[in-house]
Amino acid sequence: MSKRHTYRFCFGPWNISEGQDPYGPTVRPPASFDWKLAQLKKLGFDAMMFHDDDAVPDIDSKSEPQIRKEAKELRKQLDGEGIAAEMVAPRLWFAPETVDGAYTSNERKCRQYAIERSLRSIDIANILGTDVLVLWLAREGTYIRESKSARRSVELLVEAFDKMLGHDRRIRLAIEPKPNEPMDHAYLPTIGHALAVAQLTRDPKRVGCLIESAHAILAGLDPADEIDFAMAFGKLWSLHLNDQNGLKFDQDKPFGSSNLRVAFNQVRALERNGYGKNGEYICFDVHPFRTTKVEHWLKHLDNSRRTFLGLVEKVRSFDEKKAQQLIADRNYQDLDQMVIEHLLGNRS
Ligand code: GLO
Ligand code: MG
Repeated sequence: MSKRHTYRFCFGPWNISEGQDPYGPTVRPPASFDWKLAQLKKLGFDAMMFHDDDAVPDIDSKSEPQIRKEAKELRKQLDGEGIAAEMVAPRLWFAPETVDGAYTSNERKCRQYAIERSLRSIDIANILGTDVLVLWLAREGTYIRESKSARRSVELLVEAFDKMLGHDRRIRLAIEPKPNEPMDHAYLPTIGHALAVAQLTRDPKRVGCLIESAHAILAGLDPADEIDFAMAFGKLWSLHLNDQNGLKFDQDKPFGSSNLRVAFNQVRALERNGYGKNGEYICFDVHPFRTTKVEHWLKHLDNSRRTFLGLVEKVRSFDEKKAQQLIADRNYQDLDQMVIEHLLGNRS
């Protein structure tokens, strides 16, 4: 286990959200980007994640030179504040062109829109000083299975990824799998799918992944095992820690909120693999509960970080020697209790 490694933290502007859900409107007034950036700094975070249109608002109405100009202005602002851009992600789920999917849309001109927008996102990433392009493939799936061919969709995804890899020889693609929501079924639902599809691209070394705890849980998987799996390939380039209470809508709860032990095991997996040593950040893709008052608006971010750091302590003070003895004796019953007592803070 690495003992001295310290972590760096990050979130995105969308994580200070206004509380809208499918059944009701916003419950908090929108806050400006500048205010969000100032809060990030005040909370002691190190970097911000960006959708392409977080970086350049109304991106679809802007020319390439205008996009570059605005990205450069943002870079200046970030440098001035001492805040890094962790990644850029094309937001391919809002525009009318992405109604039936982005890279896997049945309409050629919509697929072209998605690819063009991804290339612009890569340009923005370059200007902001990050080589990570995150691809949450929100609408790459179906509501009706007969509407698309999964085989063809894989081919279309590879074609799109190849265009991105060819556009810039340094960019790395971090696929963020999610099994469902907004789609019934997604084409790349797990880390295994993401890493397998990487092998079909023109440069597999530059196609990796981002694990989100809630997405792994929605796929019926253990996020800690997903972390170990991705890191066995050297392909975990970003991380969205949060929590999820079972198989329902994507909850984006504070880290550790639903299942502290699952959170503990994620931190253990990160520690044993040395996550962060190559400059990766701990990002929290968390949202405030809809009930949250404006004056408590940043608690979910601060609390997620506190819980994470508390769990780092718990992982580092876990009696590995004793655990190994119990494992050697196949005494998993006591190993189980040992973990519980450790999390409860009881002395053994
Ligand atoms: C939604 C995703 C989303 C992405 C973000 C970055 O389920 O987790 O929040 O992480 O848009 O692309
Ligand atoms: Mg996410």
